[in-house]
Amino acid sequence: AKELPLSVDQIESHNAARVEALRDEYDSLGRALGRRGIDIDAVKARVAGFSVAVPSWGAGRGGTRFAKFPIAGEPTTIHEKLADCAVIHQLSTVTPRVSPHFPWDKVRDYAALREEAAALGLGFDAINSNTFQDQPGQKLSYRDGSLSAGDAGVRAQAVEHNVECIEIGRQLGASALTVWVGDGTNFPGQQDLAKSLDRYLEAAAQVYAALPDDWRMLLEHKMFEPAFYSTVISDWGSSILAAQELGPKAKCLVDLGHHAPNVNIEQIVARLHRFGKLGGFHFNDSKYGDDDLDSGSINPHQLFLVFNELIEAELNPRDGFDPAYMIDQSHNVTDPIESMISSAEAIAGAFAKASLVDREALAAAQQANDTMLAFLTLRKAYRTDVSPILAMARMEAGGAIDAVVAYRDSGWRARKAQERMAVGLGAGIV
Ligand code: LRH
Ligand code: MN
Ligand code: MN
Repeated sequence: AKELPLSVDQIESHNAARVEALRDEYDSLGRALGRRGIDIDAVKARVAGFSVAVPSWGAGRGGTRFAKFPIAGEPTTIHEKLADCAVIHQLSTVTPRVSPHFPWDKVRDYAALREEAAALGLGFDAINSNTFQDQPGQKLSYRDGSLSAGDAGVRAQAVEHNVECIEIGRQLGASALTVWVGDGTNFPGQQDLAKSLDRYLEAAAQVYAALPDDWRMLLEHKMFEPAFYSTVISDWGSSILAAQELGPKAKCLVDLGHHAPNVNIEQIVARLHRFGKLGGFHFNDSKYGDDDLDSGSINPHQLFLVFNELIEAELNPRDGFDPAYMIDQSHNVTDPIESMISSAEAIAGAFAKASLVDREALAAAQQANDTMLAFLTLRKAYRTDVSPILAMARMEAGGAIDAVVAYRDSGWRARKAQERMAVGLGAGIV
């Protein structure tokens, strides 16, 4: 039986007070879209079928390398994190899966964890491995690299951890492993740039060999940080070359914050798709680097253009197009539940807007080299306020019309502040 975290009655009365205004806005938008030849109910149905996973690590407050400022009632165990993720999904209705990170989310009994999540209405998405930190009791250090380390013992340990993540993922019902390694250097000459990639490829092939048939291995590239001179899998070029060498189950994962400034990410999306290697996303936003800010808070237009390419990809599928969508954010100054509710809406909104693009008009304008008309075709979709569609889809799925307001009214965080152990005082593995 499902044990949803928030009172259904409370959400219903929240909606009852707002549904009349929503219907009015929805009908008005429906008429406007109808004049453009778009059926609003069809768009709503598409939105209802859209989902994005939330990261277990995003449920806790993030921080910087300078400081972290916890909030009262913040989750510290995977169990508490799952409960918060269930709140996000119950209100937003677009985040039915959680992407876990190991060993951060380590427990003794994964079958029980899967059941616990299912009871909350949640499943598990891609498993994230972690060979970028040392853990207490770990035999060898990742200080000088993991899958690409010069030391064969360290590489073997990193492979073993990834294989264990696959095993955990099987028990959780996941079917993808996301591998991001921070391996790289801080000084010219520190490592042989060619050989470190060779070592990575050889070790990654051992992880790949352990993948079940229906699994995918998602290679996540990142330009820099923690390494500040060179990184082994630094860009989409290194990523796609590695994925091509590993085999068909290896795909590339695009984290929106992991590129050089001003890089045309939507074009990267189109390129990766062209070669059947677009495997997944980590959604966030950034101003300077891997800032992990809330999706769509800095550059919502880029998010829209990324989804525009994703819809082009969906319409022109190649090699099992089925990208894993995940949020990857660090909530340093907000309540993570509020951030993820609002980010999930921004992501679903970008998807909805991109779905409104008149593809025929766009293709015709492109064919005629009518630059302005092509641009305005995109602009028209981008300018459309799709929030009544999102809210209606949410309400119909049992969520809240104004999800952040409903969350605040629920008193969830204040209740948890009474029940939960303060950050830093929690138990280890539970
Ligand atoms: C690396 C990264 C990667 C990690 C996560 C915590 O910057 O984006 O996805 O797993 O952050
Ligand atoms: Mn990421
Ligand atoms: Mn990152």
